[in-house]
Amino acid sequence: MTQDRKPIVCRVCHAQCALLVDFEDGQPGAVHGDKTNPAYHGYSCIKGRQIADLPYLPSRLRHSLKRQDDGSYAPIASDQAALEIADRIRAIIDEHGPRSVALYIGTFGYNNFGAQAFALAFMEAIGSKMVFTSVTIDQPGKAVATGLHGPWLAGVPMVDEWDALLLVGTNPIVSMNGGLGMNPARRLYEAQKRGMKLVVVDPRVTDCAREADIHLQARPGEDPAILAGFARVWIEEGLIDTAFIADNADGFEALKAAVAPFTPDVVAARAGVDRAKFLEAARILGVAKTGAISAGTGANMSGRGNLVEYFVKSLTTLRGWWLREGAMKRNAGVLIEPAPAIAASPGPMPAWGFGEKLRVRGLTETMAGLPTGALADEILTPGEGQIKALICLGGNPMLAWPDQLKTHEAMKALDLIVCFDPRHSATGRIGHYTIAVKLPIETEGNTALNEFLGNFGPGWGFDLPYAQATPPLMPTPPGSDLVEEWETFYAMAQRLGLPLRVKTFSILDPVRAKEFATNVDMTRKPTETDVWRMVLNGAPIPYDEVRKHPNGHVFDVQAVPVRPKPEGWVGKLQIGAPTMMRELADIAALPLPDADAVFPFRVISRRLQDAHNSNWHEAPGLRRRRPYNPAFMNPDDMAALGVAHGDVVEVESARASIRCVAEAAPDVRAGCVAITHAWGANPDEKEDPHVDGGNTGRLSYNDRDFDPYTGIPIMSAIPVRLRIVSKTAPLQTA
Ligand SMILES: Nc1nc2c(c(=O)[nH]1)N[C@H]1C(S)=C(S)[C@@H](COP(=O)(O)OP(=O)(O)OC[C@H]3O[C@@H](n4cnc5c(=O)[nH]c(N)nc54)[C@H](O)[C@@H]3O)O[C@H]1N2
Ligand SMILES: Nc1nc2c(c(=O)[nH]1)N[C@H]1C(S)=C(S)[C@@H](COP(=O)(O)OP(=O)(O)OC[C@H]3O[C@@H](n4cnc5c(=O)[nH]c(N)nc54)[C@H](O)[C@@H]3O)O[C@H]1N2
Ligand code: SF4
Ligand SMILES: [Mo]
Repeated sequence: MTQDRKPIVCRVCHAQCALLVDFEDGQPGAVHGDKTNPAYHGYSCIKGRQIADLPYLPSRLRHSLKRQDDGSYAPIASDQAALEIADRIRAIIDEHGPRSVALYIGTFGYNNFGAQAFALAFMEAIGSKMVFTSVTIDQPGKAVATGLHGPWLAGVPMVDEWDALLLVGTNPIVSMNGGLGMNPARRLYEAQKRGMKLVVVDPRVTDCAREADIHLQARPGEDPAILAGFARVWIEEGLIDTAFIADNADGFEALKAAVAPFTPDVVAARAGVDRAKFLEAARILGVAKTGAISAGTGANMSGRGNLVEYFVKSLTTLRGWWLREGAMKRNAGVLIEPAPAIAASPGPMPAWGFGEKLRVRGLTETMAGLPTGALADEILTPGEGQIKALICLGGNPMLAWPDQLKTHEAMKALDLIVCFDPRHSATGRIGHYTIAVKLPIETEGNTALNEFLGNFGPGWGFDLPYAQATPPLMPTPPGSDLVEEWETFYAMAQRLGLPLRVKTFSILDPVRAKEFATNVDMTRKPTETDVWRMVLNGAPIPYDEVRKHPNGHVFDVQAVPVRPKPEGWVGKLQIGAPTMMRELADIAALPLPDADAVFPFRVISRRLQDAHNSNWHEAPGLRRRRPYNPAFMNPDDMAALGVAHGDVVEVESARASIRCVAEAAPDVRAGCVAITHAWGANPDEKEDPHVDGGNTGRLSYNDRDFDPYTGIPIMSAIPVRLRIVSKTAPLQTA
């Protein structure tokens, strides 16, 4: 018997943890975290530990699929599929123009730079700008706020330097969202031991909230009031960094005036939090010398995401919490070249209103991308420019987009849907082709994505010049016909006689990045490694050097001191952006939220430790822990409604209703029902709350209460009412 232990960069989510897979006689077995790894320190999660099982799951496609005339699906050779799809795309473009072909990049397209770069190059080659991603149905406020406020070139301090951390509607211990870095629970433990204070704003007592010094268990959707309230307290009590603001920011007087109405009494009443606790939180944050703020999906999806993220940045500026002159930038870049370490901002830039225009609701290209929340309408609206074909790269619109009923209509209206997916997803089950792709364990991978994310907010990415690259660990199953996503885009471009020019992700400066784009040789197919060389062209440490370190490595990249603002520099941060100040004034003018007679509850989004979006719920190792997605309810609400733990409840919004199993959860704020997203089935499929769960996207409208710029509709804090459907035997709690 031969035994072997092989390292792998996990790509089951964006965190890219360093895992080890044990092999016995070539067969993969146990998967665990690598305790010797300098960035992750042995961290792994239940989802990542399934990687060795995924290739052989019955739900894992071994061949690409093509829809037949009778609606059934039959296997098709992947190279044949590429030719047929290319021909259909050509016919659609000939009839309707290039704009009729759209690309949707979901999480497994976003997380895979090789796939993404070839898909983008293909879209450019056919002449379509209709590129959408999941970012605009996720936390689009982040990019919008960067535009309105302006980026700080030097970036932010690292987790181990903060005296305080504010988390708003994010639970990084479970989600690995920004805020705590890699191995988040350990990071938090170490930081708190050192004296860091934690403030959490969340309607749920999350894993992070349990560890917090102050938890404001606020009413969902009222984060702007709390954040504006913090600014007001800091200004009034002299807790702002006036010298930093005078030197580096415009708009202070406008901000001061706009936050004035948000007195502690108003905040307490609006957000439903204790006034004294709110003040204590404001003061804890207000005296911290260094610190950070991270907001997440909850705060971005409940109606005012841009404003929330704008305050995340503006509060950071009020406290001067950016990486300042003389401080050390500890990760000067391995696979990604960061912005120059200068203590200055180039100033704000347009966040929307440029580039491609949608034909619906006056929406445009934005800093977060084209508004995916309106893509169903773009597909359904007849006329010049109507979308006829949709390429889904590692995404699942049917379970993830808001307004599932309209999404369903839109998908059925398309002439061509192509999914790149290892499973026959809910979207694939409406689509025309699914290209069956290789899994991370069957492909070369690296940590470039996580390093890339590190440039966009505190507690993302690596605080060391760390990188890892791993080769494929095992062959694809015998008899299978599986490809990497880029191979199909390459084959389609070849068929259409179009050249591909592939961008690099390694250089953030868009002008400089252009010089490092690669013209792909369309006569000789690149290798998997060539593709990584292209998409990481210009990396501070060449990709071939990083490939020599399959166990991960801290590279000899010198930390750099942040340089002072150059003489005559004009750019300044903007903390009083008129659009944001107007939004705040609108909130100040609203009546206080009171009981909603028709829809008294709010469905709030949350993540589960044992599930990632719509992915692999059927994996036995996950299903054992999480057989369905419950509706987590406060026991007092359950008692008032006569609902017992394990009853099936109907959750009804103005749009539609879903069925979920009620689970008693004292950690959920009364009046809220926490349900995770991307479960359930298509509206015309049988759905069992004990197996598929309900789809929260079905509860929302995409064309009501949407953000006027990014188009994101309300996806958390959705007004609903509840009713018991059936009594069942008590369930075991997970
Ligand atoms: N109500 C509500 N709606 C939400 C959210 C919420 O919190 N509440 N969250 C939103 C957010 S943050 C996001 S990011 C979106 C997610 O939106 P999507 O990215 O569209 O959804 P996923 O479920 O992540 O889709 C991933 C698809 O990729 C496939 N896949 C799995 N592994 C691989 C792989 O290795 N390669 C490829 N090519 N495909 C793979 C899966 O089978 C699945 O079909 O959903 C959004 N929807
Ligand atoms: N285990 C696991 N990890 C994941 C994912 C997953 O599905 N499972 N998905 C990945 C994806 S695509 C993303 S984008 C990230 C997201 O990462 P996070 O944004 O950290 O996602 P959640 O853990 O759902 O945290 C959102 C929190 O917002 C709270 N909330 C809901 N509404 C409101 C509100 O109006 N205001 C405030 N203040 N809080 C509110 C919820 O109670 C919840 O605790 O996670 C990623 N990681
Ligand atoms: S957190 Fe994400 S990357 Fe890390 S082991 Fe879990 S699934 Fe894999
Ligand atoms: Mo996401």
